[in-house]
Amino acid sequence: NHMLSWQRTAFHFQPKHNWMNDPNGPLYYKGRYHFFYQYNPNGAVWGDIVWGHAVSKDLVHWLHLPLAMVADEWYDLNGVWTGSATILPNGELVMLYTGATNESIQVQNLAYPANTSDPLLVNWTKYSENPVLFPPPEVNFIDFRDPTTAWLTSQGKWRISIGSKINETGVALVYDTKDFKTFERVEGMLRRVQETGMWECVDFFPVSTKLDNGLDTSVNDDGVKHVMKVSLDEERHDYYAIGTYNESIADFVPDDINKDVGIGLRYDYGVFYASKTFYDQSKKRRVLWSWVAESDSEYVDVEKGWASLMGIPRTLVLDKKTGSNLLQWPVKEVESLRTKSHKFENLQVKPGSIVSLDIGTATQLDILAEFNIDEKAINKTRETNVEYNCETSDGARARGALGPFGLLVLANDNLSEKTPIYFYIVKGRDGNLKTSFCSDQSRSSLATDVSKKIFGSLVPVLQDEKLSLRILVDHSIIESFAQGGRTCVTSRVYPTKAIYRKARLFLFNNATEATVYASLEVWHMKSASKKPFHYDQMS
Ligand code: DQQ
Repeated sequence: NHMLSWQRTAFHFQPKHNWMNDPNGPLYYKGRYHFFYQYNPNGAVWGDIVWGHAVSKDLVHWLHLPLAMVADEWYDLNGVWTGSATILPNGELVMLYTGATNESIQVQNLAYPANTSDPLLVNWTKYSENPVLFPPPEVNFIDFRDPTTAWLTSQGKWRISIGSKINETGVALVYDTKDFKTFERVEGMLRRVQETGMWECVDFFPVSTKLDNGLDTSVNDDGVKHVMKVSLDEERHDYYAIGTYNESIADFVPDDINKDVGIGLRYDYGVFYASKTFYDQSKKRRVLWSWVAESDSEYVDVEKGWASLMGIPRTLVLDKKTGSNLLQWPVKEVESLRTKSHKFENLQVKPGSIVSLDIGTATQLDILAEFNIDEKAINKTRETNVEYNCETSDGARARGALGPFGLLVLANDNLSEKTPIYFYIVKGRDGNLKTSFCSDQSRSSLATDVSKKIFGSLVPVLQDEKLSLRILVDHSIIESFAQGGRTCVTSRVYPTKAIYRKARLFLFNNATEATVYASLEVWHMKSASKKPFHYDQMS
């Protein structure tokens, strides 16, 4: 339906047609990034799930390949569900994935490339003795899915984790294997947290406490912390915790028990689910992929014939300054799409005002911005113990002394549609400033059948740091990163007026006291969707 074609993105990963969900088995092999994903070849809603497949040399330009695996065995007849890749020291690849059997039992299966000399890895072979793992007796047979990438133990075995739940306690089971064919259960759990429900898509990996590069999943020495991430089925959010992994008892303990797995930090406070990292051995970085669902109605998805995007892959490192959160940043390669840029230095934005940024069409942008706040206003603002919460606030229309201020993205000239991405500062009783970073969809669209939530969370701002943000705008998705990626918010928006050449960008300041000064660089982004070649020409 061409009427809705403005919702398609220019530089985000999305198949031409139909439904997509979780990222699966991302990896780098023989000069190419491979990306698999949960896919319904028959429609724009979840169902008939198989593995879609694409390759890229830069994580930006993708070549779509034939389906990698379809539901053709009793052990995956009801779906080829989520799984992860492991690269063995000899360069061999193995894939573990969940199959929903002919009786809808969740089992784990092994697959590998049919032809390892094919750099496109087009054909996949399922192991003849599948399944390799059945649900253990203490969990329900429909609560046992999404095997992680394997990591090596000091005994030279491979270890994986699989998410589940026991009553309402989310748990991560652990198994060891030598060959990915036979597995032994490791006693206990990697982690369990009460009242968090089913843990989907567990991810577990080390981050360096000293270096800026990423680490192979098996690295485990005194220069690392471990990160555990779970996707909460009931809440539909991805939570992580930073902590210590004790290999001998296969146990993960978070640094801060109040920020345990599933109750503390989130990768993203917007639409972002079932994410998965992989170690990119070519650039020595850990890269995070995530499913970004639609937030319009299913009816419209069917009408337009497609649903879901993948977020721009993000590099992930430990924030060495705080030590207590990760930093997420769009992979460097995305900057190759930047074209013409507009720079603005120290623009004054007074309380209650809006400043138009004269950049022309604003549907495909990469924005970097920094804000200075008038010191006098900060000093005279009174202290309060009232906390600010993006999600329960009135969004960008509610005025405080020191916020909200930021950008109006995908706005039209008369501002009947706009998505404010903003900071909001409160001075606490101890005199310290607390900064929230939010994305307000409440007036993003004149359409009525789309989500209009307000997303966001607190963002740590250290002494002498300026407030900074980055925003990627791509037609119907806005990905926002505050303070170098400490707090991230992804929004799906469906403007009806602020589209094509009618889309604009503004600065706004709805604070009552503080004048802010903004410096920005805004790049227009090229489209990545034009394929330089077709699969047929390559094979
Ligand atoms: N999606 C897959 C499951 C996984 C869920 C099925 C998470 O394997 O638990 O499509 O979105």
